[in-house]
Amino acid sequence: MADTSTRRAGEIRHVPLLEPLIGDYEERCRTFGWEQARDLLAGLPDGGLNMAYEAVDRHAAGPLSDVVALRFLDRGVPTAELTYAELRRASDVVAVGLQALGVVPGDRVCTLLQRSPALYLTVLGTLKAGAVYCPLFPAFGPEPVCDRLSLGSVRVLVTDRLSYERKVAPFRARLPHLETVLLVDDDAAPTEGTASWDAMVASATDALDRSSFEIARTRPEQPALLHFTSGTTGRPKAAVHVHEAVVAHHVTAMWALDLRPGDVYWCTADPGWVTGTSYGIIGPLCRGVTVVTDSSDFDARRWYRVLQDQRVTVFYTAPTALRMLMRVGADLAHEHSFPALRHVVSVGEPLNPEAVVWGVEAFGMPVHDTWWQTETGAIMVSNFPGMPIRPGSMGRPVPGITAAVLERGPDGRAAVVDGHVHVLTEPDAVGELALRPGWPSMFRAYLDDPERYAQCFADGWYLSGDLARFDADGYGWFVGRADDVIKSAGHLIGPFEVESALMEHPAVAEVGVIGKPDPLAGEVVKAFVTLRAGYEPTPALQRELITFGRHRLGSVAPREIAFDQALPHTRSGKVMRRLLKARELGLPEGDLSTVEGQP
Ligand code: 6R9
Repeated sequence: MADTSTRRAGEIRHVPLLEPLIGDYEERCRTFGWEQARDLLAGLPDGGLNMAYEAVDRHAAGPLSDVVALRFLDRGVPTAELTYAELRRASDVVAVGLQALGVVPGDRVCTLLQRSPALYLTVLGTLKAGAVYCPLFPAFGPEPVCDRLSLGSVRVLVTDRLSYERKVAPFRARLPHLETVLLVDDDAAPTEGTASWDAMVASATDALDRSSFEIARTRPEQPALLHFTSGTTGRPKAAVHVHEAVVAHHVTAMWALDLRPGDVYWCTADPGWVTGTSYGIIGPLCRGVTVVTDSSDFDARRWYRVLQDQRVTVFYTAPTALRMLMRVGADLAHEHSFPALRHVVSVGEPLNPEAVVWGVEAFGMPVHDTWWQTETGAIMVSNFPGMPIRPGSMGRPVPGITAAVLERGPDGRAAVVDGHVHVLTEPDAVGELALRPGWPSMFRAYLDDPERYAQCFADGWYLSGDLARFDADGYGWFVGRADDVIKSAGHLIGPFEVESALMEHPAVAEVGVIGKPDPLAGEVVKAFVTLRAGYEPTPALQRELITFGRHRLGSVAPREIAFDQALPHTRSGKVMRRLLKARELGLPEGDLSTVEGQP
């Protein structure tokens, strides 16, 4: 196959993209303001801004037009690729097709797909039509899928027949907003309530041949992406991101990921997770790089082969994957060579110092950590290339970002007294990590939930829910989460969602779910269950509950189930997950004053 990206790498190194912002970290911290970055984007006429235009169309008209934008691999083998010019045209086609289906600005379009051209074209086509793109993990079970389709009032879903029949069709009656389901790679005759993706593409291609398409002139504040995330209580939350977020995607893809035109970049995150959109699609395409994407799960040998054969220059992955590579041993890495590799970056969970150092052994360079959240939309704290790394530290705030730690109250979160918080200024003081709002990729709402959104702010700060400290040189260190949310293999799991699904099993009287420390995944989901009268706590029932969970929840299901006679409660009747966790870890049970029955 023609290796367009590397063949042209030498020629395209000097395409200017945000060049005025290149400079050393300290200087940028002194001088940078987000306005400056906004002014450097291409933009649309009349002050419009569209993510897909910044990511694709602007390059398609310039010196990067015939550089490969996306290269698809299936188990490491290249299957398809699209240049920036081809990607522009193919995403125009999808935008036209969506408009023909009646999609209008603001409508939600969702994918439930493995990483494939249809997924990426749906993202970009949706943005070009002015609609809102909303990803789902292909590994989710029917429960999380339907909950999210319903929560997002999704109008169009792009998926495959198997996922549709198993995860959506049986619940279609619960989804009145879902008008169209497009099935990809499907030769069967469309069944009721579905349509063919290929047919949509064919007729939209005809339509585009006959007339022209104009990208939606979205305003910077118009919604572009909707990302589901999990909290301690209640249903998942849908974080709304606007087109202006692209300013932060672009700038941080340059500063933290060090992406430049000519790079071959691999981000291992699924677009169902915010990392897979901000830094799997939008940010890197803005930087004019070749994005490599592989359709399959972790396999150490194949991963090394992709890094080697694709001549990947920048690699963005997660600590769980790095730990899995470490477990296989550095010998396998040494059977390969990575002369093109320049920068290895991590996100999603604490990156152990051993993994940072192991990067030197395996790749010839340390792993750089980055910290951010679905809500922040872009990297907020990072070990920047060229800056000395402190293994175990998240790094320093992105220029333009003000971060601090706030004094905690009895519930472990930032204490708010008469509307005010107290910023801890002494080095290494532990508090809730907080950020001053105002950066472009800041989430603008939780869809239909202004109350939960408001709870994220106090006294002019955004409260992250994480505990951290900053050392005397301004490096941030992650301490833990201030809530009960579980992080497993980089993914947030809401305990409430898991508990609700298990409660539907007839044997279950009550359930409490925690994250149990795990050497590979960071945490795995463990459920403590009390049984209804007439059920015995047998190994068979344990297995049945595991299968039940997996069937309903997919990847967020519990790995372990323990039976208990009774679960600890707060006086208000909530299961005390914290106490379950303390007991699991053999830790002192701490302040039990809010536990039922305690003095
Ligand atoms: C991008 C993403 C956010 C939560 C965050 C924190 C944890 C992320 C981390 C990290 C330690 C890092 N987290 N990066 N913890 N070190 N470098 O992960 O978004 O899925 O919303 O999760 O992940 O707890 O608050 P999201």
